[in-house]
Amino acid sequence: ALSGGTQCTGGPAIVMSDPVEAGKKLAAYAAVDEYIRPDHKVIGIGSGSTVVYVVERILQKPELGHLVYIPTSFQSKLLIIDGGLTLGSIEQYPDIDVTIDGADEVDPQLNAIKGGGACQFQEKLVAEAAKKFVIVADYRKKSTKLGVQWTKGVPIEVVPMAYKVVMSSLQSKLSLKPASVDLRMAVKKAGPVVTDNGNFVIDAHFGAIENPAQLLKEIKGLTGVYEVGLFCGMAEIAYFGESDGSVSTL
Ligand code: ABF
Repeated sequence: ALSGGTQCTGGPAIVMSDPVEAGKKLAAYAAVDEYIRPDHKVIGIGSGSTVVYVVERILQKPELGHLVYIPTSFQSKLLIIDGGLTLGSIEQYPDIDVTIDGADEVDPQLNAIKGGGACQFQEKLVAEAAKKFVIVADYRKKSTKLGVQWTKGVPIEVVPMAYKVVMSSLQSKLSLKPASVDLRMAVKKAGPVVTDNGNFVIDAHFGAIENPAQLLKEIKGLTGVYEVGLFCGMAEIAYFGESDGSVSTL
């Protein structure tokens, strides 16, 4: 590692004074270098601040310039357009080679909480359509159990008119009782956060989640639930940029 910063093994030197930011970049660069190839056709682009470095790395590689890129949010669509990459839709390209996305928390079995940015539905759709789903994150996202590191709750996207019914169902119908459920509000409580699909988001606080797949199944079964920010058994690999400048994988 260079002094005062960090270095991505096998890639260009990454020097940043902020270890979290350096970690995001390390993970993103390593994932692009190892997973996106010029003979691929379609790549899914996730959302969030780590994915900014994914697109940055793609743009450094002219040999990836002819691929089609599928967004997972408005933010991700702008990243693709502003980078001058070819934007495709999931309707045109339902078969994706690789999707790379960030996460809020990842456990040792590669289950993840996603949706801190309220993009969980499109993120899950584009991950599911991919032959390989790759997670990129800084070291803070690695966890022994979901719900331990990420304390903002499991994001649950709901049809707006159903939000009160779903909040009540979450408290009465699940085998794991949430300590609290909150309708996610916009900054300064200007109103509820509205997703790219016109829905609301409920954050459900469960604490440590012993069985994420079971919880996902139960929440998805509630009427009014559109998608859940629990991604179970979907990722092939996760890259974590560590505070010492190395990259670890799960
Ligand atoms: C998306 O962005 C979300 O699913 C997740 O909530 C968030 C991670 O953001 P960041 O990379 O900024 O930590 O991947």
